[in-house]
Amino acid sequence: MKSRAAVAWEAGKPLQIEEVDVAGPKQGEVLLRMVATGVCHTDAFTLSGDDPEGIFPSILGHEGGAVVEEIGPGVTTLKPGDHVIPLYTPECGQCKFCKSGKTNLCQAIRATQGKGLMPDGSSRFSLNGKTIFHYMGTSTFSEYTVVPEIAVAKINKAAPLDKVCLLGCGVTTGIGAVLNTAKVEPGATVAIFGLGGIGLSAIQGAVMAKAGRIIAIDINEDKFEMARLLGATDFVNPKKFDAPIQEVIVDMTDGGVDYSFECIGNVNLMRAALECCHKGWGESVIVGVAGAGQEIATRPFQLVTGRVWRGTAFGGVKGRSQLPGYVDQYMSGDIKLDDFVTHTMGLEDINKAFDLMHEGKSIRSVVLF
Ligand code: NAD
Ligand code: AHE
Ligand code: ZN
Ligand code: ZN
Repeated sequence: MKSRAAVAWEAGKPLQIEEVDVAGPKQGEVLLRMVATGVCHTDAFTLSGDDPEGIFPSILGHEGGAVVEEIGPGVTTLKPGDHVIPLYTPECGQCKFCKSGKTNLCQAIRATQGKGLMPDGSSRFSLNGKTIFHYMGTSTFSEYTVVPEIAVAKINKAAPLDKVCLLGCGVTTGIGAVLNTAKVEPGATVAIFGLGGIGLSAIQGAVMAKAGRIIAIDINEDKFEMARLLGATDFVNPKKFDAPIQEVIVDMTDGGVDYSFECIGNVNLMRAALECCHKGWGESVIVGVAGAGQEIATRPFQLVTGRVWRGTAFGGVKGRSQLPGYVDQYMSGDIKLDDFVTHTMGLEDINKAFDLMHEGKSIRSVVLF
């Protein structure tokens, strides 16, 4: 079938709207009709050329809300008409990782997914006979996309797909980083570096965890108002201080924070986020994604003296079994999404979403199909 899609032809170039060919779902796959998709910083990261796994031409996008259009042979848990969120972290329930009880990082299809291919090693997208690659197993910047059954969370049909699409990445990641990865406890002091869709969601998670103090850090002070509305208690612009930001936070907090979250993708701030943690117990979670070749550094003494470095993907959430519950929490008012959608646009204007992100003007742009 034909599908309107935003194609990333090469790194660093705007996406181009094309009418691509989409092959039908094969064994264990489903065809989805996208209703809405958020644009996450990771899409911009891959488009920039910094992602070692970036492949071109490809169809980016991984924060979708969709309806099942058609199911392939062998699919048993989904049917046409189901409302779903595609999962870049699938959940097969069978692999060593799924069974470990220790991680959400299902590896059943990770190898092919990283090569821009479906599990059988081929792509469902093409244009004039030329292969277009998938992205993160989801490719939500297309009206129609094909995904494996294990990479689909079936959700409440009453939920608005143009809002709950944000649970496909950003909001779930931020909340999950706090609740699942760090397991912040009531009364804790928390520092959040970067107040985009992820960092603001981490603030939301910190409020859910009943953190006592939530320090919001960003160089764009326009982000502070929403951080305050969500429940942040302190606001810090590192540009306003001569001292390294970790020293500033340590001085503000009687020796450092209990938990910090790096939600930017900057290795220098990953170091600062670790080093602003309290001696003996402070834990720092890396959420931001850094480019090819970049590495983190700190004095080992920081760890010897009890600070802990962790990382998280998709907030540690298992998509098929746990994401529907996040949707229900939105429906019951316990998770906020509406205010995160600062801009909406048609697919033809998707490049505007990237411009708004780079200009620091949006939290999330949502593309409506
Ligand atoms: P975003 O662009 O919306 O927000 C980033 C924020 O960081 C902005 O508010 C910006 O002003 C701020 N910032 C930039 N440089 C800064 C600096 N030097 N000091 C302080 N603040 C600074 O991005 P996002 O969509 O919220 O994504 C944030 C990061 O999280 C990205 O690296 C993204 O790739 C990553 N991410 C990771 C996961 C995961 O599963 N680990 C999931 C989603 C996104
Ligand atoms: N491909 C990159 C890493 C990108 C990355 O870390 N992706 C996160 C999700 S970001 C969502 O916005 C993730 O899930 N990572 C775990 C995984 O298996 O990809 C690289 O550096 O190669
Ligand atoms: Zn994302
Ligand atoms: Zn698995």
